[in-house]
Amino acid sequence: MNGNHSVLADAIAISDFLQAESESEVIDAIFRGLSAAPKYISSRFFYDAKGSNLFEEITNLPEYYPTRTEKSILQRVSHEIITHNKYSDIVELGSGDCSKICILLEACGENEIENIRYFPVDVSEDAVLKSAEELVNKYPGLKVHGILADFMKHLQMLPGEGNRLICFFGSTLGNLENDQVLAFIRQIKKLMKKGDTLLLGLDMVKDIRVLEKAYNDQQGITAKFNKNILQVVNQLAGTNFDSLNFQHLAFFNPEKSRIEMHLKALKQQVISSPHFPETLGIKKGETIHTENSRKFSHDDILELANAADLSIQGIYNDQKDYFSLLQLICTG
Ligand code: SAH
Ligand code: AVI
Repeated sequence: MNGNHSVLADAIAISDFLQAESESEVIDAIFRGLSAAPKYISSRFFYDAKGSNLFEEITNLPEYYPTRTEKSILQRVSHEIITHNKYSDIVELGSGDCSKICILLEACGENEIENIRYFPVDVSEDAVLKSAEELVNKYPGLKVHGILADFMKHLQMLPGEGNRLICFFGSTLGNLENDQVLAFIRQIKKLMKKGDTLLLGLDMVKDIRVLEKAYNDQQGITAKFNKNILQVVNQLAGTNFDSLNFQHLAFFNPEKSRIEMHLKALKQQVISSPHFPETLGIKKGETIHTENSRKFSHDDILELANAADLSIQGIYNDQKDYFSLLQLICTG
């Protein structure tokens, strides 16, 4: 691993791959997205400290079924999953508040926890530091090695030397562009060793009303989460966005089988930054695409496992078939 490395406490180490990203790289990426037609901002930029907290609020909303559904599946099958192999390293991509890993760790005996290293991988420094501290206090003996990294750019750093359980929960895979999904899973497979397991949480296609409600909650938390991306961009790129000038939009796109989130301009605006080569105009009614959230079918799941050449050990669904947890094994 090449990231900037530091040891925070006996049981916590941190490697930072984001420090090496220059400010101009980030600003260029933002400028490119805002100059494109249609405009877009990468969903990676949702997760500053405020965005991570808003996402945690979303996970507790009555309309947002994915988190509680995936947790209930995990509760049911965690023992089976954790005892499938003797894992020494658990890696979690896009770990967030780490509340899902706790369900797996609860299924380990106290003696086993002492032999496990947990690697939360996330772009949100706040989320990684907070959860590392919480976890070592909650599970004495557990070693936590936080990785600050962008899994789209730094996947080669995939840590762990022993038998690995690699978790990618929350259907965060679905936030990738449709054509990136298979390539990403294939890339993970290339980095896996025989006996490693990939545990993948995927949100399933369902009644459009249920889907659209989950992204248009009554309290407006998802709208705040969506608009917060403009504050993050202001911070990172010195732009002059005023989120009051935008409206939250979230709808199901049946052709692409995904919820799309956008920000719609309520009036004509000029977007400027001292770091941009030119100012950008945005017309009234024009949208900025901020997120895709793919909803998978059973066929998609089989295609995914096949394309990655991973063998399916288990597909665990909830009763309503809202969410699916896949246990995929690398057999060579
Ligand atoms: N796994 C948790 C959190 C999901 S929210 C759950 O299931 O509830 C998505 C998480 O992925 C956030 O914590 C966000 O910071 C992180 N994330 C988003 N894009 C990322 C990227 N490109 N690289 C690394 N982490 C990313
Ligand atoms: C993290 N990701 C899988 C969430 C999702 O459902 O796509 C992010 C989110 N966006 C709006 N609400 C939740």
